[in-house]
Amino acid sequence: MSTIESVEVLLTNPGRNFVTVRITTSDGATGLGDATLNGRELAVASYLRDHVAPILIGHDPAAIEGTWQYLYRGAYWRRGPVTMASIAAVDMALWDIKGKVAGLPVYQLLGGAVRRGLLTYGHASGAEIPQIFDSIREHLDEGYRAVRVQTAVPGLGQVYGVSAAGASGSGRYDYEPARPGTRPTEEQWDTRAYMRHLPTVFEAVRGEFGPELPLLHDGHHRMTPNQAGQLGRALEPYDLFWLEDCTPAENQQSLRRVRDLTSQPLAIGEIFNSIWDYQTLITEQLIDYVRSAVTHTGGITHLKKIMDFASLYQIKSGFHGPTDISPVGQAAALHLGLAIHNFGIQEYMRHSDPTLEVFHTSYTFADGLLHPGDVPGLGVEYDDQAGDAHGYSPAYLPVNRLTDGTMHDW
Ligand code: CS2
Ligand code: MG
Repeated sequence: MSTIESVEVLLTNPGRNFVTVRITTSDGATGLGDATLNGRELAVASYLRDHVAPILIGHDPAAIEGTWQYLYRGAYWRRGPVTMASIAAVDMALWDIKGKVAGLPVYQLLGGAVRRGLLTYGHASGAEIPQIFDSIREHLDEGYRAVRVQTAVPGLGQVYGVSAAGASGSGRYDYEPARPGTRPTEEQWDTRAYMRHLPTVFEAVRGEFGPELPLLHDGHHRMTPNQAGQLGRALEPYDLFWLEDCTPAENQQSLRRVRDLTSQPLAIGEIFNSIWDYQTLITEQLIDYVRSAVTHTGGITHLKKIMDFASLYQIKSGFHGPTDISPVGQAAALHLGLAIHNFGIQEYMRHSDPTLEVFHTSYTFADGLLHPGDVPGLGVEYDDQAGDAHGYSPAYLPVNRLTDGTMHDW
């Protein structure tokens, strides 16, 4: 029987930090998994190196469900972002190995393709309306068929998700929220100013681009349920594809209040890590889209269970895919998205060239659709030489304060 011979934890920073697991079997097969937890990378690396790698040596690499349960139940301490990102990385690596051994892409092991490709959205943003229009046009020119729209807010400084450089090329994703340094930077927030301004932006965007284009928006956990309901109602004339993270949703039942106030489709879950975080949201149909990443939610095995549960309630996927999900985590999301019936949309921001020199991908983006490719396994290879050239370097997500200094949700 083939056994797990080594579990390596690879840290690299080709512009931003990534934590990658590489499992090698006694037969020489290798598999990759993504464990990147933005701003807390070293905690996951230690969990994996110190507590997971030593206990996996000698295990059967083919036993994916059994290994998942061994790491989840065996730890006694369940859930949490560090544990679940660590389990996710092992899970992805084992699916990668299973695909390579079988000679099949992972989506085939999950039941095969349900569709030709995955509808994808990109991030348009700008300080003023003309820059937002340019940014949307640039995405449409690249083939995107859906766009998320984020805007600066008059009177506030740098706002999460808004490019300072406007639309043009390399500057588009310069707002990458984790900034290099040993302390988080500070941003300022005013929910009322934001709620007044946002509907005017969507009115302008709908006026310019017409009724067809799917438009999304991320509220980044900053509203109370009542505010979220009010904003959702104000945006209804502009027919959003979804309003994301309107509240932190730690109190799942509070979404009942949002639902009572607005019929706006809702997407939540990028900071969740377990099926239990969704229980009320799914069974009471309080959301429309599951925002989890494979990377932060226990891997393909666990996110597939969440999606099967969600399918009973007509809730679809909208997997998290910013650049802090590594190309390995992104590939895993694409294989899963291609194989589940209740796929909704996939987030996609192309990684930087230095990142793609470390991670050689085989997924494709054409005519607005992503496809994971047909290479056996997940279809991503790690270039050790390129990875070793960039060591870990501290970077933190910003913190957010109200104008009087009170810490606010970010
Ligand atoms: C965002 C992310 O993609 C999104 O919807 O909310 O950019 C998020 O801020 C980062 O992943 C945080 O690490
Ligand atoms: Mg988000």
